[in-house]
Amino acid sequence: TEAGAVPAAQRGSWTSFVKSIASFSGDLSSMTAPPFILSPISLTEFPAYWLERPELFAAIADGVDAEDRALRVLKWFISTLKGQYTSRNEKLGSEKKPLNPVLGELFYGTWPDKNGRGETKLLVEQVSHHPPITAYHITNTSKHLTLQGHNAQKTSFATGSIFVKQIGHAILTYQPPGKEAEKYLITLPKLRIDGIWYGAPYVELTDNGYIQSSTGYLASIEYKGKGYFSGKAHSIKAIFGPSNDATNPTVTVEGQWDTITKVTAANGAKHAKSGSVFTDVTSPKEEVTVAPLDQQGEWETRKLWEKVAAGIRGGDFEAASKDKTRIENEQRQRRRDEAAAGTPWQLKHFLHVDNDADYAALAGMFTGTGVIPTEDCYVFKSAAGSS
Ligand code: CLR
Repeated sequence: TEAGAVPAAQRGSWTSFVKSIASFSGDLSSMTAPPFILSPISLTEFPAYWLERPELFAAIADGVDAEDRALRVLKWFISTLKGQYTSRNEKLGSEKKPLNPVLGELFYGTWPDKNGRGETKLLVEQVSHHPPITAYHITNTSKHLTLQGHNAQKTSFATGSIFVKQIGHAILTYQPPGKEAEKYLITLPKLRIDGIWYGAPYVELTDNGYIQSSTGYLASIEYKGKGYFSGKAHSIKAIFGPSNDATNPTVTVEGQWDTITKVTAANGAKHAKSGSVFTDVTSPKEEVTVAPLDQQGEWETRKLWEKVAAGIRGGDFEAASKDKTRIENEQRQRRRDEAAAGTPWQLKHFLHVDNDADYAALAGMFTGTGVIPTEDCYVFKSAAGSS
C-alpha cells in the first residue's frame, strides 16, 4: 500500500513533496513538507545525542593507557548511534523533518554529576543558515574531556532513497593537567533514508567512518544495512589497532549498533576479550537537562520555536506555519539590515577558520596519502583565545 503512513488528507501533498525531492539537489531543510512529517525539534538539539550515555563518555578518562582510552572512545561512539539515528522513529513514529535552525540559534544543556562521572555541559550554536551548519562544544571538566565539532549535510536522491553525506567531524580532546593533550578525530557516517514512498522514513547507515587518535590508534568503521554482512539492519563492523599496522588489527567489533556488538580480539589485545559484549544500548538513555522556558533567552531554540513546536505538537498547523513565517521574515529583515549597515552577524561562541590544524594533522594520519585535507572548521572561541 503506497503512502500507507500518510494521513488521507495529506496524500496529495506528500506525493508532490516526494516528487520534488527527487529532482532536487541541495538543502532539504529549506523545502516545505506536509504537516504530518514535521518534527517540533530543531537541528540545534541534535548534538545532545553525543552525551545520552554520559557515564560512557566520562569513562574514557578512566582508561589505563592510550590503547584502553582509544577503545573506550570507540565504545562510547558506537553507543551514541542508536540515539542519533533511531530515536525519532521511537519517539515520533518515523524519521521527521526537523526545524531548520536560524543563524545564531542556541541550545544549552547539562547532564548532572552522578556516581563520580562529573557534570557535562553542552553548548550549540547555528553558525550558518545557508548552508545550514551547526557547531557544538561539550565538556566534562572534572574528567578533562571536550568534544567539539560541526555538522552540515549534503543530500542527494536515488532509487527512492535520500542519501545524506555528512560534512563535518568531531574532535575529542582528553587533556589531564600537566599532560600532553590526546586527540581523536571522529568522522561521520553516510545516511540512507528509506521508507519515503510510504510516508514512514527511517535512517540506515552506510559507508565508512574513522576514529583516529593522536596516540596512533585507528578504528575503521563499516556500516551496513539489511542483506549485507550479517543480513541484519543497523550492522556495524569496526577494526581497531595501531594505525601504522592496519593489516594486523588488535580488536574487531561486530554486531548491531542499535542493540549489541561483540569483540573478537587478536593475541596481544590488552583491553578486550574475545566473545565479550562491547556495546549494549538496550538500556534506557539519559536525555539532556535544559533550563525551563521562562529562563531561556530569545535565541535559545525551545524559546525561539515555542509557538511553532506547540502548533506541530497540538495539530494546529496554521498557528505553527504563521509563527514560522514570522521567524523567517524577521531573519530576512535582519540580514537586509546587516547588509545595509555593513555589519555582518557575529557568532557568539565559535570562530570560523579555513582549516583547523588538529583536523589536518589527524586526518593526515589515516588517509595516508600525504595530502593534508582541508575543511572549513569552527573552533570554540575561548579555546582560540578570543573572548
Ligand atoms: C544531524 C546530525 C546528527 C545526526 C543526524 C541524524 C538524522 C539526520 C540529521 C543528522 C540531519 C537532518 C536529517 C536527519 C534525518 C532526516 C533529516 C538528514 C545528520 C532530513 C533533513 C529530513 C528529510 C525529510 C524527510 C521528510 C524525509 O548528529
